[in-house]
This record gives sequence, C-alpha cells and structure tokens, in this order.
Amino acid sequence: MDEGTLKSKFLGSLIGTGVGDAVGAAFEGSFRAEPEEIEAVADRRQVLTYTDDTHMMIGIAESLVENEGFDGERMAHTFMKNYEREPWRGYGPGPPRIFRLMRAGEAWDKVTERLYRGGSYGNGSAMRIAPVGVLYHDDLAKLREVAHKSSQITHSHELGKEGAALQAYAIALAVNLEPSEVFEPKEFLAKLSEFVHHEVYKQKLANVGILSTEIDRAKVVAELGNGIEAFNSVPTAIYSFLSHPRSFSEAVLYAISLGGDTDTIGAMTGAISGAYLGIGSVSDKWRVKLENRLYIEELAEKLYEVWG
Ligand code: AR6
Ligand code: MG
Repeated sequence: MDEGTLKSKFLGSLIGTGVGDAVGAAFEGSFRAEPEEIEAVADRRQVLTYTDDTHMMIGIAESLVENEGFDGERMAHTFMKNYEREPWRGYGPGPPRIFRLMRAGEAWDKVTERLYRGGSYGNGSAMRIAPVGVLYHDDLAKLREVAHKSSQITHSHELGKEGAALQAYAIALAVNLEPSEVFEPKEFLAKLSEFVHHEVYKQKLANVGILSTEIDRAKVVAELGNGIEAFNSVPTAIYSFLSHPRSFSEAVLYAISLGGDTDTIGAMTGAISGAYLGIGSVSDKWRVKLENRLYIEELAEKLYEVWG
C-alpha cells in the first residue's frame, strides 16, 4: 500500500471517530431515527461538537504520540487531565470516579478494580481505541496487548477489555485492506471471530453473519444490541460497517439510526469505515464542521510518524 493511502487511513479513523460521535450525539438515547433526519440535524448545526468518546480518543492519541508508544501511567494521567479540563463532555459514570480517586492519590493501575463487580464492561474503552487500531495495524500481538492495557485503566472487566481489542482489530483489518479492491465481508468477519476468545463475542459475531442482509432494524437491535455495554455496541458498529462498506456516510447514518448509544456506536462505526476508506470518504460538509478538526488531524499525522 502506498504511503498516501496509509496515512489517509490514520486520518480517516481518527476523524471518523469524531464525526460519528458528533453526528450521533444529537440522537443519544433515542428509540430509532431515519437517516435523512439525522443528516438534516447535522446539516443545521454550525459546529459538530464531540463528546467524551472523541475526547478520550484524543487522550489516547496524545499519549501514544508523546511516548512514541504505550505507557499506562502516562495515559491514565492524560485521561485525568483532559477530563479535569472539560468534565462536561458527557462522560459515563465510571471514568470520572476513577479520575477523582486517582487525583486523591490512589494508584492508577489499581483504582479500576473498585468499580462494578469485576471492573467495568462499558463501551468506554472501545469507543476511544482508534489510535491503537491504526498504530498497531501490522502487529496483532501488540495491538491486543495495548488494547487490553489501555482498557485496564478504566475498564478492567474481561468483556470490556475484549470489546476494546475487538474494535481495535476491526480498525486494523480495515487499515490493511486496499479500498480499491473487492471487499469480502465474510472474510473480514471470519478473522474477527478467530480473534475473540470470549463466548459472548463469538455469539454476537455469529449473529452479525446471520443478519448480513437483514433490513429490519428492530431485529438488528434485538440480536446485537445498541446499549452502553461493550458487547451490546461493538458488534453493532461492526455490523453497521459491514452492511455499508463502500460509504462512510451510509455506514455512520445507519449506525445512528439504530438508536440507543448513538454517539458511541456512530464513533466506532466511523472509526472502522474511515480506516478502510480513508479521510477522503468522510464527507466534507461534516469534516469541516468537526470541532478541533485541525488538532485531531495533526495528532493522526504525528501518529503516522510514530508508526513509520
Ligand atoms: N456490571 C454491571 N453493569 C456494568 C458493569 C458491570 N461489571 N460495567 C459496566 N456496567 P462506565 P463508560 C454498566 O460507567 O463505559 C458515555 O455516554 C453500568 O451501567 O464504565 O465510559 C459515552 O458516550 C455503567 O454505568 O462508563 C458512552 O456511551 C455503564 O455500563 C458511555 O458513556 C457504563 O460503564 C461510556 O461509558
Ligand atoms: Mg459520548
């Protein structure tokens, strides 16, 4: 793959996260919405403001760039400092509690165990994973390791960690595919199924395969979920991408149209689609209005340099 295409995929995945999140945010918690309506709402906005999903994705990118790779303690501190600067981004219940405990002096690598039974399995560690997916697209072992360790900071439940790793791997597979060649959804899905260990994800991915031609959105939500848990949202984002592989807008609008945790499912779908099709696929009318676009693009370019 030529350099330009690869770099465009780094940009596409990070900007794709931001756009999917910002376009989806207006519909968070909704039952379902029509793609046309979602597009019209985005068209009326002057600025596409992102939420915690992109805010934390930025934190991962900043930390990976600064350290030229993963450093858990420094990533945890970047998350904490970013949260303290902009606590109004719409964070889930868990992470702010973790950051407050850290600020009060608790060890960054122990505090996560105190939340929920066995740690959190919310989708918060998968929604932010795009920089890990692109940076380690050619090193599967490292990708899994860093996805798990970055998740561990806030989401230490096995299902939380595996959700983050699955989303990172979907992004990595998308980066590795040449967008001008024929796309094979079955092959893509088979690789994801091989990658996951946990039965919950194996079952969900089997459902993704069965649903491949499903047009009833209620059935898709019933089988895959559209909730805040990683296992009820990562497979849904994968499905949204696989059912619309050739268009960033169609994939993201479809993901949001399913309702529920729309900003996060939109963000994760945008991250995979952008990683496959590249930055050129993100419609300009959305891209130019994305809050802090230039900064996110700068981070993507620096991340590309770290990789190279
Ligand atoms: N047992 C029961 N419920 C759980 C468990 C568990 N082990 N783990 C998580 N939950 P949290 P996030 C439920 O708080 O993942 C923003 O809106 C529990 O109800 O770790 O960062 C983003 O846009 C818990 O409150 O936060 C995303 O949509 C919830 O899962 C979302 O929040 C979320 O887990 C990300 O949230
Ligand atoms: Mg959010």
